[in-house]
Amino acid sequence: MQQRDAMGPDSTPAQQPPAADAAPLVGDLDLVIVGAGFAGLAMLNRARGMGLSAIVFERGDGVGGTWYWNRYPGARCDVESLEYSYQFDEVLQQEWQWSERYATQPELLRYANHVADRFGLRGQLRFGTTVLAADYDESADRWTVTTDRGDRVRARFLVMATGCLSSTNLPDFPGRDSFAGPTYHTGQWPHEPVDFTGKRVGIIGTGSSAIQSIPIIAAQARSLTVFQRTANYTVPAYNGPIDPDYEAAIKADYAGFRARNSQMMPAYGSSYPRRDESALSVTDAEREQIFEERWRHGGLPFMGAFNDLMLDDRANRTAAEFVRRKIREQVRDPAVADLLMPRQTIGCKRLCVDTGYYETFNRPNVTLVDVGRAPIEAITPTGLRTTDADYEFDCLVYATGFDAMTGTLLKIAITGRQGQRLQDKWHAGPRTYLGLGIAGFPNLFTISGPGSPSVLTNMLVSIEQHVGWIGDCIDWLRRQGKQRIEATEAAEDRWVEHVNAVADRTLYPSCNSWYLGANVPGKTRVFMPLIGFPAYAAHCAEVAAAGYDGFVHG
Ligand code: NA7
Repeated sequence: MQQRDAMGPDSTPAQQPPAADAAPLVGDLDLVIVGAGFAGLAMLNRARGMGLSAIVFERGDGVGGTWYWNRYPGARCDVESLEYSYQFDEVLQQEWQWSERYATQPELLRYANHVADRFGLRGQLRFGTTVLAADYDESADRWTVTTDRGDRVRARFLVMATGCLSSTNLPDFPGRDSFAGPTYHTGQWPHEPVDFTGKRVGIIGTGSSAIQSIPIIAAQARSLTVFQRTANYTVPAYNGPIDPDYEAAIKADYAGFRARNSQMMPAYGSSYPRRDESALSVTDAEREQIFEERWRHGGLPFMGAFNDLMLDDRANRTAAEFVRRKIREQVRDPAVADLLMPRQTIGCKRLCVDTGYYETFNRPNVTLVDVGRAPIEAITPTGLRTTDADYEFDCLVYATGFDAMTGTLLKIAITGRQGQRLQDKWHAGPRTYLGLGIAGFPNLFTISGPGSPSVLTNMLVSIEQHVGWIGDCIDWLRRQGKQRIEATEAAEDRWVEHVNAVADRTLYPSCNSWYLGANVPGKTRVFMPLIGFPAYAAHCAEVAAAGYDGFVHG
């Protein structure tokens, strides 16, 4: 790998991995990785361990991916720290000390940076670089990857570690750019602290990002107006410092803890697993007590109170009604409480985890506006207008989420065999085999791609499972002297059918979630993640053991 001036685009492949310097890169590598979040870092580390030459292109100016961009007040992981961390290195997982039960964004970012330094990854990270296109050259079995900095790198393999929540969704409201004050998106928050003291703030959205940030913004701002289209279910985090005895017990057998978690449907939560009992098989009093215990424990395990909450509508309604009772208890104004009460299936949109969300609506400086009933008509220079009224504020926060799972992949002009464009292939929704490979796109792998458990799991576990599988696959190809691997159309068709069939047996498709792409106007409605980590991981292992069944290679 050389600078462009020193070496033309058609020059001989270089053997050494490049230094991530400022001049455009041109050359030939084993592997290009797109994204330096947790997936990209793990993939690079694995590639280095295998002696592969590799580079990572990263749009941000640092590592961390989701945790690089989502710096909004209160940003915090909803999976416990001792689980939301890498397991590939025993010394790392023993030495790193998380301070809280749920890690904050700054702590997660420190962890990502620590990993980059500890494993000597920085030399192959090229920041501030957006990949524009990737084209597959069938005659050479190589990808050519081009970037907005003029890089033009050829590589045998291309790994898209682009993340599931990395393309923000900014609704195209009329007059959007006319607002005179500062605007922020939770998923692209400034690096400098934002001080809302004395300001009138408007926030659009009541998903996880809003639910985490609203209590903090409300405590700072002169006033906060929350524009809610759909009320969401949220469960208290009961966050706090990590219990040292709990940490010591986990670290005494971290491998065992990881192994137990990998047998959980969402790949987390073995210390408080799902109960294997129907919500409809117990008395009302027993059910109430079980929900209450889970509520007091806090966080996502609430949905593990019974084994049929996501399978049976009647069971689901018992959990939904429990949370609605909690809202009634916490919010003093009955009209506001009523508006905050979600009506959809609980768990169908990702359950939120909060600290003081519902109580925030008891503050005199917080107003809740129902833009489900009276939608936002336009952004104005001084605020926004709904079909009902005008609202004025000094700062506007968009907490409007992401074009999830496919947004970033489809922004890159990826062209596979015979000139087929990924944008065309996925026109009616994403199609993959195992969420890892795409028919027509040889030697391209997606980490936590659509069709894999990804966002329904502890992402770190899913990422490492994919990194392991991809690394093993590349190793296998090398040992076999093969240059190319590609999912077959037939395997892909069966897989897409399988992912849909699994989802259709549950209540997940019953609401307008981003799992379905339903939050982005015009996006095809397809349930993208696969439910259930253990069966999936076992299946991936079987595919590999069977000589990469469902793929052609040569
Ligand atoms: P989410 O969960 O997608 O939430 C986005 C919110 O923005 C949600 O309340 C949306 O309402 C609202 N929204 C989106 N577009 C509009 C328009 N046009 N008008 C009014 N309101 C709108 O994103 P988050 O960033 O909070 O969380 C994403 C994930 O990150 C989360 O699931 C966790 O896994 C972590 P809607 O519900 O669509 O009616």
